Order: sequence, then C-alpha cells, then structure tokens
Amino acid sequence: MLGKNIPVKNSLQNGVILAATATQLPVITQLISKESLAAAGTEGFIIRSVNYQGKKIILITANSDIGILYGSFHFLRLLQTQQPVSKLEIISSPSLQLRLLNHWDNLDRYVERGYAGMSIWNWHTLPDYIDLRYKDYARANASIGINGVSLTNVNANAMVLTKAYLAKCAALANIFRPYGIKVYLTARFSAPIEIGNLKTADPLNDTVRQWWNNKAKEIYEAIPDFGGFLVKANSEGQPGPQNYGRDHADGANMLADAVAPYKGIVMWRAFVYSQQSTDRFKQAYEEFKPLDGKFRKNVLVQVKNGPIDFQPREPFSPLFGAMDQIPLMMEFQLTQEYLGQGTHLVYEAPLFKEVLEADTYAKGKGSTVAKVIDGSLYGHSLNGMAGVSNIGNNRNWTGHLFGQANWYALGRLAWNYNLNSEQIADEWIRQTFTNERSFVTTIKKIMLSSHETMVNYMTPLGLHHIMGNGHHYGPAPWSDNLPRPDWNPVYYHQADSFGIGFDRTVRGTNALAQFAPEIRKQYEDINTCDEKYLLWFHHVSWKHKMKSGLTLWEELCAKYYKAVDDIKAIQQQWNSLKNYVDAERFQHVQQLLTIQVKEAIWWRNACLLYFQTFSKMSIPDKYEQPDKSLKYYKSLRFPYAPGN
Ligand code: GCW
Repeated sequence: MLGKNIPVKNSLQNGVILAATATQLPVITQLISKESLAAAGTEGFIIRSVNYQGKKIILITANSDIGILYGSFHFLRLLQTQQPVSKLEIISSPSLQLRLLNHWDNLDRYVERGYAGMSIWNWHTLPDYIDLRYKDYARANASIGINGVSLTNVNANAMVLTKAYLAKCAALANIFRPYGIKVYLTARFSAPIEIGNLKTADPLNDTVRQWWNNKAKEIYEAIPDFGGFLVKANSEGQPGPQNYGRDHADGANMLADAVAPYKGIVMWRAFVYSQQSTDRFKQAYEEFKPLDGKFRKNVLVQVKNGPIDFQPREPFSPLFGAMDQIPLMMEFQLTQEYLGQGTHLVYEAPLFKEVLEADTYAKGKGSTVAKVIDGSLYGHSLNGMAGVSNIGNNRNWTGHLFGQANWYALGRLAWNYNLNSEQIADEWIRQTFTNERSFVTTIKKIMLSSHETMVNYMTPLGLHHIMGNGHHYGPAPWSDNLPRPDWNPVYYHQADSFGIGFDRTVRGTNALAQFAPEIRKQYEDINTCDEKYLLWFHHVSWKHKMKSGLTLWEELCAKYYKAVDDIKAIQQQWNSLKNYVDAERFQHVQQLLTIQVKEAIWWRNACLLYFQTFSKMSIPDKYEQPDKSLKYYKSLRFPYAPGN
C-alpha cells in the first residue's frame, strides 16, 4: 500500500499491484470513472485490472485511506481463498455504516458471558503498556470491516468515564485509529452521582445535563474521534431515566445532546423488561414503540435479534418494522451464552441470515429486517449492526477455534448482508485452515448444519429459555425458583398434562399482535405456523399431529434424538480430517466435540425425561433410553460455570 510519501512511480516499476487514492495518484481519475468512485463511497473500494503505462496492473483504489486498507484486505482474501485475480472488476461498499463489536468486559477483566478467558484490555497497565495484541485485534477487525468497538460491559461501571480511565481508552483509540476503528463507551446512567458527586441523575435536571456536556467535552479532548455512548438503562437493575419518572427518550436525548457537537451518537438498548407486562416477549415493544419519533437524530435504538434474549432460535423482534421514526440497530450475540457457551461448535451465520432475511411486512412484502436496519425502508441515513464480542485473552482469541468464524461472519455480514452463510464459511475455512477441497467441503457441511443441530438438541420446535439459572449452562426446564416468574424456564414452556408451549395468540397473551397482520396470520393458525416456531406461539397438545404425521410428543423425541445423531456425525466427520489439520488444532476441536456430544445427550435426556412427567408418554422403544434418572439431572450443580 502506498503511504502519502512513497514515490508512486518507483513502486509501480517494482510491482503489479497498485493501491492508492486518486488524491495520492491523480491518474486514477483517468483509469476509473467518477461514477465508480462515487459508488465506492467513503469506506468502500474498487479493485480492478487495468492497463497502465503499458503494464497490466491490479489497481486497488478508494476515496479514503481506510477504503484502501479494506480493499487491500479484500485482495488478500481473494489470494488466500485462491480466487482468480487476472480480471478483477470489484466495487464494494458496506451495507451498514456502524459495524461494531460490543465487549461485555468489566474493568477487573472479567467478561460477562465470556468463555475465552479474561478481557484483552489490561486496564491496569494501560495507557503506558501497549500489548501487541491490541494491534493484532485492530488489524483482524479491519480485515473484516469492523469499524467500531464499545470497550466495556453494558452493565456499566462509571469509573471508565473518569480521567484516569479515559487516558487508557485514548491509548486504545490511538492504536485503533489507523485501522478505521472508533472507540465507544458504555455510559452508566447514574455516573453523575457516582463520579460527579451530584445528588441526582435526572435527565431533565440542568446540572445533570451540564455534567454530561462537560463529560463529553472531556472525552473528546482525550479521544477526538470518540464514537459515542452505548447504554443499557432500566434493565436488569441498571439505573436509567425511569428512576426519575422520565422515559427512555429523555435519557437518550440528554446523552445525544452532549455528544452532538462532536458528531457523536448514542446507541440506546431496547433490551428491557418491566414487571408489568403479561408476557416478557411483549415488553421491549411496549416500552419503545410509544416513544417512536421522540428521539434525537443522533440516537439509534439497539435491538436484540429476538424478543426474548439470544435464544438458540427466536422469531425476529417485533420492534423491527414497528418503529419507523428512529433507526434501529441490530444486536447479535457472538459469545455463545445460550448456544453451548465455550464448548459447542455452532456457526452463527445461518442464525444471523434467518433474522436479516425475515420479512416484517411493515411496508408490504419484501420489508425485510435487513432493510429496516440498513435504513432503506424508512429513509434513515444512520444505521448499523453490533455483535456482542466473543473475544478474550485466550491464545486463539475466542476459546473455541470455531468461535472465530462467528466474529468473522458478523464483520462480513455487516459489510455485505447479501453474502450467504456458505460463502462466508467458505472464506473463513480457506483462510483459517487450507484450500484443500475435500476439507473445505466437509467443514462447510459441519458448519452449515451446526446451528440447526444445536437448536434441536437444546430447544426444538420453538421451545426457548429452558436453560440453567444464572450461568445459563445446561438444561433446567424444571426450574421455577427465581423471584420473577419470567426468569424461570417453567414460564416459557408451560408444560402441563394437555401439552406444551406458550400461547401467544389472541387466546393467550396476544403477543402476535405486535407483528404485521401477514405474520400474525401465518403464526396464529396452528396449521400454518412454521413448526420451528410452533411452541413459541402455541400451547400444543401432546397428541397434536405434526406435518410428519407424528404426534407432538413423538416429534419432540425424534428431534432430540436426531440432533444427537447429527452431532455425533459431525464428530466423526471431524475425526476423518486428522490429516488436514495440525495436531494442536485437531485435538482442540476433537476434545470440544466430545464435550458437545456429551452435553447434547444431557440436554436430550434431561428435557425428555422432564417433559415426560407431563405427557405421560414413553420415549419410543427404537431409541436408546436415557441412562440416568430425572432426579440425577436435577441434582447437577455448576456453581463455577463461567461467564455469569
Ligand atoms: O443475555 C442477558 C445476559 C446478561 C446481559 C443481558 C444484556 C449484559 O444474561 O448477562 O447483561 O442479557 O444483554 O444486557
């Protein structure tokens, strides 16, 4: 790549790849049309085979330095994945403007829901000691188009906003800047009290507002390109505007006003659930929908992909398509809190795509979630997508090697949500392991089936939220001892002697009314409801005839048993690849798959034995019967399971 001071001609004589902006090399305007350059936008790039000075060269150009960097990484990707590069005609620009990682990293380096070691941010030695990993991290992110990082947990600690910590954040920002990555911080709503000695954090109080204005000024002095704030408020014990009788818009707008002079933004999370509602599913919509139109222009509402909480499978959140005045940002979870945590191989791109491609029907057919979040459906220019990071200080970054694929997929989809899961897996496998065809084909098969397999050994047919309390590790569908009913698994599956599932139709909580009529109609009718969402929306008789001809109970058994067979098949496929992978990575994945198979059997047996106490039906003889009792599964305790 050309730096500003490198003599262009010399570089050209030495090689066939030229990377420069038109400002650096004016002749580019003769080689590339104005329209093409315009199409690349501010962050995009063009890679084209052109004839220049009698030579056939590959030109990587862009309108900005960062575009050149992204173009260069893309070119490397082509080389590494063995794509033909003789005739290139690529113009690429990102689908989304904000392509972010949200770290849930605490200042003591403990990572909430983290399964890859401690936080990579060593706050104690910052700002003076710069771990080389910070740079590796920035480079890895830039190579997949990530352009922003929220450094700290949304369950926020106000201390990160103090002078000493801002200096640490500034040191990280300095490292990230050349890679096009901005720093964002989580703002604890009560910070004016905790670190500002004020008596209140009321967003309509002038002193509080002034405190935030001053704080923003101080932050921008330390980090001139600071991105803005990410906020979790009035959720799970976090303070927020409701503590003062104000609403989410009042809170978000106060912070938005503070960062607006510096072009900062506020990402206000919609992950809330109040005590009042009849159904946890409905709570985010109930709190946020009435506030549409009340937020400042530099606010986005960040919505988790589903209405509950990153479950193995969720229908898309009904907020997508319900709010048209404010840009909604997507929040996916890379760290696998409910997806087998650190030990299960689960490739998440199919989950992400399922959500992005879902049709909200908000403005008629074709109003996909992707079009909601890219702003095109309602004409918003601010847009974005965030992934809750799965990165820690583990040597391979993500704990499970295949966790890297989820980090990769988030970046690639935020750049271009039209890529499909298979393409992304293909790229990742070739760059991570080898281009050897049979290896690539087998691993791709493993990755592409892994999400569905996991859904089926944990929560088939629309079951959800039946995991252990607190640490969320393993099955505990029987659990009913938490103070809030909607924290307990029994609330979600509603199993009884008649059947199982949560009735969200008009006869039940009517949560379906939050969707467009087209969706509602489809899900409302037990016969047209996609069976993968059946128990999300219906309380279904154990004897209900499924599309397969089996009864619901038989189908439940069939799903759990097949999923265990499928994960065993994945294990065998991996074992067949020993000669293609170095011993270290081979054994790493092999051992984890052993755990995954064991845990899939645990999920299956525990859930079926428990649900059987309601269905009173037997697990068909053709299946290997559980070798342990329900009592045994119920007795298991994991006080030190990670990530809580
Ligand atoms: O999924 C739940 C997690 C919490 C998390 C919360 C959130 C950061 O169990 O650990 O808190 O979601 O998204 O705010």
